[in-house]
Amino acid sequence: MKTILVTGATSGFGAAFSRKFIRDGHRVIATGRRQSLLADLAAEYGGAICARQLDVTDLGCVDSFLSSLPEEWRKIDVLVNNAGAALGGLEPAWKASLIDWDKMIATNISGLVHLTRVILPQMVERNEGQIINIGSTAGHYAYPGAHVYGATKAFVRQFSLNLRADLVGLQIRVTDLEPGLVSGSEFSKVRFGGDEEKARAVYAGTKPLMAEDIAETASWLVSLPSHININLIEMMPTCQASAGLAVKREQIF
Ligand code: NDP
Ligand code: 8X3
Repeated sequence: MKTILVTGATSGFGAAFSRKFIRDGHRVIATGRRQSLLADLAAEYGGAICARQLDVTDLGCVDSFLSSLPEEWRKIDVLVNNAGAALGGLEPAWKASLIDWDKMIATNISGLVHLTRVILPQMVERNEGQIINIGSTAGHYAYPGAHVYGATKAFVRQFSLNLRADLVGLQIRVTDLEPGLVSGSEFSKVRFGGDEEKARAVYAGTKPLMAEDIAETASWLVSLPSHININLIEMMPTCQASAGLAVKREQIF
């Protein structure tokens, strides 16, 4: 049984990760900002869950998070850096809100980096552990309106690879798990500021991946023997593919 710390466990991937890890026989420290949803998870799984409110942009709380846990939950075997968001719809960069940009950087980059820095030393000391960072295909493939969101996920990819560079020879694994189009989460609702119709339109006429598919993959990563490091996983539904560069043509007729 492993102790797995999941950020952003109150919805979407994080909730699916928590449920799957517990079904696999592990125990989960489930974190997020929405206390009532954490309480629901705790009620569902009892002793297999330690539910703690944590806003990853509150760097003071992140830095003291480990010491705030009950003693018997402080040895973390797996850290899943999942909390994240795209904000501001798909407005072009010149119309985007700087407040949204700063929030994405604070959540998707600074929160992830600080929590990693808090958890990593104990893993190095024990020479065992695993970090699964949730990146995105948006970190690799550009699309209109992705600007800072995509750039934060590019950071997640390179940070993950660079961590392994420091950890080479140690039994501490790091994976950047990069999904593409995924439904079954609040991602698009959050991106479009609560507009359900715009959020639904993202998945209209598609068969997207579901949060449970990402959880299945994370569960596989955790189950692998400790000498195997999967550096990067890029997952898309079959209805999605990288479709080349955009060309803007002048009106020729
Ligand atoms: P959700 O919006 O459903 O989940 C996001 C989670 O992050 C929530 O639990 C939310 O909890 C938490 N969160 C947001 N901000 C903070 C914060 N400041 N501190 C702590 N927790 C926070 O979306 P997904 O499940 O889809 O997204 C999970 C991850 O997957 C994100 O990093 C996203 O970028 C990435 N991703 C999503 C894809 C998709 O298509 N859905 C594809 C590729 C990657 P709370 O509000 O309670 O804090
Ligand atoms: C979420 C996938 O394509 O909306 O990271 O950016 S996408």
